[in-house]
Amino acid sequence: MSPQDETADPLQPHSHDPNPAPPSEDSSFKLVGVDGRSQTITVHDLQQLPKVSVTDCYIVSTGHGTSGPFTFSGVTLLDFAIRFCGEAWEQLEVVSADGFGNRVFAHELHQPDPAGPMLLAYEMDGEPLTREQGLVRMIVPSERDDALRQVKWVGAVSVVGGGKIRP
Ligand SMILES: Nc1nc2c(c(=O)[nH]1)N[C@H]1C(S)=C(S)[C@@H](COP(=O)(O)O)O[C@H]1N2
Ligand SMILES: [Mo]
Repeated sequence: MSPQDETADPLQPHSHDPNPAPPSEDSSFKLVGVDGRSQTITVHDLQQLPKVSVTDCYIVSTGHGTSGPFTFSGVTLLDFAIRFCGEAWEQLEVVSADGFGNRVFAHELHQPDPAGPMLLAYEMDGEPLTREQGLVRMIVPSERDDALRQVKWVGAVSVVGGGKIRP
């Protein structure tokens, strides 16, 4: 397979049976910088950045039905990246400890979809998200493809810098 073959990338959306249960109780996650150094990010850290709410969010799964509309609140992934990811970031690999994850490209954050900006959400409908509901959950308001970008229980965000080709 060529490195450009997107089917080789486990972080590109692919058919998936959702896990119902969180991989751990701990809602903090690891941020791995381009230099490989990591730091722990807590919900409290996210709450220090501007809180943004996105209305009319749906978790659309053809296999399991659609739920919503929800209002998710948290920090935009763009504000998070500007604060924590340095200058050279081009992609963010957002993964859960259960192995499910998604790749986000810088241009997606700089030109947000009319449906709303991507979030690292810690509230749903004005209430704190429970760990069972996905705390901290990535919300991609434009996504309608079986919820394949709505990563629950974010466990690590890895920054991929410019010039790197990831398979
Ligand atoms: N960490 C993690 N996030 C995940 C999944 C998963 O298995 N693990 N499944 C995805 C899929 S396929 C679906 S349909 C939705 C289900 O979200 P819900 O439990 O809020 O309905 O979560 C998405 N996010
Ligand atoms: Mo799904």
